[in-house]
Amino acid sequence: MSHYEQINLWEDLAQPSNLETRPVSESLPLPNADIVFYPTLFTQEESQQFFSALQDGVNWKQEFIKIYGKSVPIPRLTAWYGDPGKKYIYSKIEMMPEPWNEVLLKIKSRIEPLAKVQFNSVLLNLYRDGKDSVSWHSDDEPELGQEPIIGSVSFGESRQFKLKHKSQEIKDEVKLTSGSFLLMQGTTQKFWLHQIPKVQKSIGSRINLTFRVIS
Ligand SMILES: O=C(O)CCC(=O)C(=O)O
Ligand SMILES: [Mn+2]
Repeated sequence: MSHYEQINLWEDLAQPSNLETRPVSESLPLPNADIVFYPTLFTQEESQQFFSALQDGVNWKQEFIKIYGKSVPIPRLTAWYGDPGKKYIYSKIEMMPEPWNEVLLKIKSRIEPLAKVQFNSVLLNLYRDGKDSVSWHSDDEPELGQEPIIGSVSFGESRQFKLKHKSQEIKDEVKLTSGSFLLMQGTTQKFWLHQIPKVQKSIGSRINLTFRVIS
């Protein structure tokens, strides 16, 4: 990892309620962004259990996008869960949510106290190997509101999460390890793009969950 200034190791120790309860977190020192990384929110044992439960229990789908009139499979499997009626449209793919299951609710309850918000939906990505990826984009669909709050949880293989400022020559990257939590909010989506690039070497699969608040 590169250059994170603020390592908030057990901060606010003076407050008894926070004693040994606040997880390790790092704020990314990037302009026009509000990104906090929790590298070890879930233990390795929990992460393995969540990975298996999600790999087997989620209704994974292969979606397609139209490029110059041709239908092309997107390079990962996806799923959309959430409160009833929270429809989500991206890259012209329209998804109606599946109802929350027990595993997803457990994960959601772990991140909500940190995000200080109640998420009403989650987009899941299954990167089967290094050939799966997501290209440069912002999570800035209108239904996410002016300042989208995105809670990103990763299990399984580590992948590099790359960030690029939209109008300045600034880049950064974070290795999203198994059991990590990345919280993006404020103006992050307005000013920054992100991607998960493909990798050449042979690697295992990874599951990423981006919890969202949809209006
Ligand atoms: O897999 C990741 O870490 C990012 C996924 C992502 O950016 C998205 O689904 O919008
Ligand atoms: Mn995204």
